[in-house]
Amino acid sequence: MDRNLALNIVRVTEAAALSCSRYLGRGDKNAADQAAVDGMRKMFDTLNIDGVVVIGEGEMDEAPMLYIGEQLGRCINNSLKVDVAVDPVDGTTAVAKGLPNAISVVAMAPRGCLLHAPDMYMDKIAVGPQAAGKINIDAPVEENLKAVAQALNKDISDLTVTIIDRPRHAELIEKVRKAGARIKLFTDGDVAAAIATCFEHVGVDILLGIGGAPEGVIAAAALKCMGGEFQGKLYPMNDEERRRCMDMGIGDINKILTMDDLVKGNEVFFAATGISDGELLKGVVYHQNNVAKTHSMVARMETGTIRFVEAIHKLDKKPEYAK
Ligand code: VTB
Ligand code: MG
Ligand code: MG
Repeated sequence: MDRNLALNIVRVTEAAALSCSRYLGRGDKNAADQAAVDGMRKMFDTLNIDGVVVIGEGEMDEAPMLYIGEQLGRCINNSLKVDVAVDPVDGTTAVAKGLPNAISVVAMAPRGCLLHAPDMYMDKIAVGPQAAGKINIDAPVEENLKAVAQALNKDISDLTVTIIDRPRHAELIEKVRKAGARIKLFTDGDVAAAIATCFEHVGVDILLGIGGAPEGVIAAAALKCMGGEFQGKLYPMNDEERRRCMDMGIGDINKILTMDDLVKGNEVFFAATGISDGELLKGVVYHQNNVAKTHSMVARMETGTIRFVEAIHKLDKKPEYAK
């Protein structure tokens, strides 16, 4: 895939973040989401790709845009055929309340390479490059913590586990406490939390817990680019969801989904832009004279290059993102 796609997909997440960030703290998560979807969709049409949404806003009849199966890009003769996974806002509640960790994300890979994960829960474990190869989602929590601590040359008591703050994680939290590790809970956005494990300065070593399966595919794409490791297991809550797993060929719901199951091959791109402030990416900041600043990252698996892109947007010249 053309390496310049990297800059183009940052444009896409920037557009979503700039459109959405107007809604920070306004208490309206649907409006925030809609704005991000609109901004993202428009920018996609400027790219020379023949894209299909495999992870998106839902099925065609429930989402007007960025629905699963939707064609994206200019789709001309020589356009690259790609799978696209989007989450225009991961953390709509966080945007509505002005809480941290909301980002806009896109992953892209050659056609057929991204798993069409159903919209249900997924149990997840994620670590950064130094602990890659040392984890096993089926192992007891304590064992994973021990292995990660050893890989990082730390004591378990110096390890920080990040977990989404939900009642369903009470038992998991108890186990981590018993093992002696520190815990950082977050309210929303486990894609950003998974990515954070790959950057030592952020100070989280491992992500554990149950979040969305679509977000799992996106996080796997990101961690594949960054040399970390992600494992997931679909977590159906009822018969209907179990049937959906069967339909997609995952009859054994206990199957561990590795990064290669979730994202095939080594031609993967990933981009994210902060909407609200996160530990890795700052949110959109509005400066004087009608200027907005965005903070993004973009990674390409083939070369392992990770770029942090701080962009200054003159909103006088981009009326679509003005007030
Ligand atoms: C998960 C997580 C997302 O929402 O989907 C979560 O993957 C929803 O969890 O990153 P609940 O059903 O418990 O609310 C996010 O945190 C944000 O979309
Ligand atoms: Mg979303
Ligand atoms: Mg989401």
